[in-house]
Amino acid sequence: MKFSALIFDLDGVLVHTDKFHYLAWKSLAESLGITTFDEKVNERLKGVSRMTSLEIVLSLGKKEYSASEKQAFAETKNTLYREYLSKMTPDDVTNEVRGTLRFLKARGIKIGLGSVSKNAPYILERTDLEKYFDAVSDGNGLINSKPDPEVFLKAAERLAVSPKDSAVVEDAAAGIDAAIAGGFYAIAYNLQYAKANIQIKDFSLLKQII
Ligand code: B16
Ligand code: MG
Repeated sequence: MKFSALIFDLDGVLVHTDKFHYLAWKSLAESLGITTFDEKVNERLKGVSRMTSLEIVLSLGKKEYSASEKQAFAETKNTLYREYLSKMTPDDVTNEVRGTLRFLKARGIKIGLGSVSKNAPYILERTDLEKYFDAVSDGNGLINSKPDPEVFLKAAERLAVSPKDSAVVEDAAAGIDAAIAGGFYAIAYNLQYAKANIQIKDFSLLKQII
């Protein structure tokens, strides 16, 4: 075995909650008269915190807002985002993802989560994914978002593995940068990014990489 552990990003890797983030930010942007928020700008929100995402969205408009107004906007976006999440079921996880996680577990590979989302525990619960994880590191209590490696280093610590024996699976450039900064092997999933150690399009290819 090449790796003792695999640490997974959540949004865009295990589940397609990235599309719900996009729809919720788009709705907030439109309510503020911002019409230039699109899928391309959305790429920059992947892996970064809620408040940093909000700053990127607001930078497309011309108005300045107070800290309390920004807090309210972030809450509005999160409420809408959680409405989408509340409709998720275990069927939102593909057989390919579930089968690969089962395979890795059976091979004795430790499985960790490295997501900067504060909603990660809720998503794992809705989709019945909790049972596959030996350790969860998420946005709750996190100080630095990706591209800082903090979220992955915490996952490795909780799994009691060294980063050099672990791989990170990510769909965002900020996440690949974070993995490399932390000393992990970086696997880009559905992402073209030359800095990654390897790029894959099929999730089940992980079975061969380990
Ligand atoms: P929340 P990941 C990240 O999750 C998302 O990619 C990013 O778009 C989002 O802003 C961030 O979580 C915070 O999410 O508002 O739910 O706390 O990709 O690290 O799993
Ligand atoms: Mg992601």
